[in-house]
Order: sequence, then C-alpha cells, then structure tokens
Amino acid sequence: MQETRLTIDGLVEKPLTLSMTDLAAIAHQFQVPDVSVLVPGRRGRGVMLHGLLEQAAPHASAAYITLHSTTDDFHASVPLSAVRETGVLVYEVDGQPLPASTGGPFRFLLPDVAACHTAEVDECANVKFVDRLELTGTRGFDNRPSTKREHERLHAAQQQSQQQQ
Ligand SMILES: Nc1nc2c(c(=O)[nH]1)N[C@H]1C(S)=C(S)[C@@H](COP(=O)(O)O)O[C@H]1N2
Ligand SMILES: [Mo]
Repeated sequence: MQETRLTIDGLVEKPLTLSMTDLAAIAHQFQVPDVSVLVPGRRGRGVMLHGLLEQAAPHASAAYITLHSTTDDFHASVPLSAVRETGVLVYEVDGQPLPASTGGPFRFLLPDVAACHTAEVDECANVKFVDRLELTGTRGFDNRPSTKREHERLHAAQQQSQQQQ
C-alpha cells in the first residue's frame, strides 16, 4: 500500500506534502506525545496545527482552513484563527500508524469543541482520514451535515460501516 501523505496548500508560501515520518520529525516543541492531555478521551501522538503550518508559511491573507478527506469525501472549513493554536493532527498511536478505526492515518482534533452543528467550529470538524489542509481567504468547501436529521443519518451510516469492519 502506498504511504498516505498530508498536503498543505492554498495561501501558503511553501506548499508541502508530508509523510508520517516527516510529521514525526517536526520540532519537539510542536509534538504532543499524548493527545489525551489536550483532548480528553482521545489517544495517540500528534503535532500542533501551528507547528505544521509554520513549515508551509501561510500568507497573512489566509483566514480559513479547510480539512479535506478524500477517503470518504468529507470536508470542513473553519476560521483559521479559531483552530490555529489549539488544533492537533494525530498521526500515531502506540508507536504505530493511527488506524482507520480512529480516523487514521491522520486525524484532526480540537479540544473543547461545541456539540455537532451548534457552531461554525464544532465536533464535526474533527476530520478523520485528513489528507489535505487548504488555506483560503474566504470559507472553503464544507459538507458537514447541517441539520440534525442529516447528522443522524451520517452517524448511523458510520456505525454500520464500523460494524462491518
Ligand atoms: N472523514 C470524516 N471525518 C469525520 C466525519 C466523517 O463522516 N468523515 N464525521 C464527523 C462528525 S459529524 C463527527 S461528530 C466526528 C465524530 O468522531 P468520533 O466518532 O471519533 O467522535 O467526526 C467527524 N469527522
Ligand atoms: Mo458531528
């Protein structure tokens, strides 16, 4: 299987494509050895979003970040200022690549998020299987469920696919 990579592009000085090894090599000060310290109930090793972005050098005009998952065509676009300092990208658990069952190989997590579809930045923005971070000046593509009903349908479908795994 080809190793999954994370692309950072859009309004950045240096567009990047990073492997898990590249993520692990990001400066110590940006590494989060145990994400449960920041996001209770979650496990694994991650890197702070601002540490990742530092490498790509976002333009001052970048105001939104869109978290893309090609795997299941799920996308969330949120104000950069709201997540820049607190967002974490999880890439490893127990010394192994993060499994798909917990959103791996790369999963975005935010601490203290609002309940699903109650705010622009909510639990639904914890995008699993993230493969691209796109920076834009205005809000980018977003297909998070927008109604309670759509949301319940998505969760039911996810539960079903997890049971089949
Ligand atoms: N790629 C992808 N990420 C996703 C989703 C999805 O369907 N696909 N669902 C979102 C929603 S609506 C929620 S509430 C959280 C649920 O994550 P959890 O089951 O780990 O709590 O993941 C989010 N991340
Ligand atoms: Mo959600």
